[in-house]
Amino acid sequence: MTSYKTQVVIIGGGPSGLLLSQLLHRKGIDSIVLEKRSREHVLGRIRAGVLEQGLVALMREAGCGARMDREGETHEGFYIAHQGRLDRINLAGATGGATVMVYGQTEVTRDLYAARDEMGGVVLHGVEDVELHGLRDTRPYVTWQQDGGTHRADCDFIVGADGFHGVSRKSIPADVLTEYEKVYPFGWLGVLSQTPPVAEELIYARHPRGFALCSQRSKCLSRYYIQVPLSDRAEDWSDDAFWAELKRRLPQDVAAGLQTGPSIEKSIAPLRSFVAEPMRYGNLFLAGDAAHIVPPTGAKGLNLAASDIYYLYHGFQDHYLNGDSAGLDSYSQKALARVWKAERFSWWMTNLLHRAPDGNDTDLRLQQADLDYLFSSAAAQASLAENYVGLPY
Ligand code: RFL
Ligand code: PHB
Repeated sequence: MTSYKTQVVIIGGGPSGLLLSQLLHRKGIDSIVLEKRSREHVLGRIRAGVLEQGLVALMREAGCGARMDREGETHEGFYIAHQGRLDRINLAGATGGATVMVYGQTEVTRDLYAARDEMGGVVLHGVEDVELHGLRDTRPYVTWQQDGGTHRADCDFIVGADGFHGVSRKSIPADVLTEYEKVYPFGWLGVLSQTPPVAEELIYARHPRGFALCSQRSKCLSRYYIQVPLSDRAEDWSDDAFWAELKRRLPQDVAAGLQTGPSIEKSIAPLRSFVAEPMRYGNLFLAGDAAHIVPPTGAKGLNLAASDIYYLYHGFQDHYLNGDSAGLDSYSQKALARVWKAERFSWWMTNLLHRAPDGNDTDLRLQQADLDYLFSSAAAQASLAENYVGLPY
């Protein structure tokens, strides 16, 4: 049995856990990260692509911003396709200059792993049967199985950054935790392809056949999504069928310019709105997808994880460096206030752009009226833009 002693045990080596551990290390606060899967597996998951300025700033503060600043692309707006035409949301114009950064979550995670390696950070992979102990005691600890043995880490605090299916949230007694959940009756089929993006900016498309999204990772790497029934399986969608369906949902001139190619990755993600309250129980703090899920339409999931980490980072700094625990004590309340606003925005954008399988003509006309209002009102566009670029921390 190996025994560790550290200040903060972080469960989950996704972007939330790695970012927190890297930020804390630079302030002299010790942590270890416990990750269930291999590094290759974590880096093989294709997920988010749009970073708010808050996350961009945190990556720089973590000393991980150099490649992002070189290779990431600043976007000042995006398009919404509807009724056969493209209308643009001018993010920068509507917000007094705010922009987003297009840089893949895979790259964010890769940069964080590289930084952890460089600083000699402890990130253990392949940990199984993680158990949290003494959450309401002064000396909490975590145990796990690895390489055929039991291991233990004693700590002051535990951060549950182990995603929606992780063990941390489940360690909070049911009578303490309230979970709010809405599962949408459709999913997103995503394809990554080594082709130039169809447009310089992202295109969110509303179409009678269902939603579509044209996103990108770089000048020669594109990410596309189409709304599909939950009963569909990715392996039943050939590349040809995917491209044909995507084209049907785009304005004709856009579809005509779409360069297709073999898919490098193809997967279906369900859409869910989920919040667990509170985000703190004793010495355990939940962060990122462990505490909340948004449907990806507003590009908010990774960015919400980043705001949680921002509040925790400052809370731990105040606690350890200034002996002030007010930031940790107000963590749940502060994080949840921002979480619910992002939940609202993601839900609204999802409803605006998707075809509900059980919807009727009234729903469609209401959606159309919502879009007509949006593009006739500078105030409505400003509201969308200020949410999309990210509400202040
Ligand atoms: P993660 O990334 O799920 O990482 C959690 C890690 O914990 C590990 N783990 C455990 N480790 C130890 N013990 C256990 N018992 C464990 N159980 C799990 C897991 O292996 C994993 O490595 O959560 P984290 O770090 O909170 O990060 C959250 C983001 O990954 C997520 O919110 C975003 O990807 C959501 N998202 C998007 N967010 C954005 O901000 N902008 C976007 O454009 C965007 N697009 C997306 C998305 C998510 C998508 N999918 C597939 C859900 C697009 C898609 C399609
Ligand atoms: C992506 O590039 O994967 C992406 C972009 C914007 C979204 C969701 C996903 O809203």
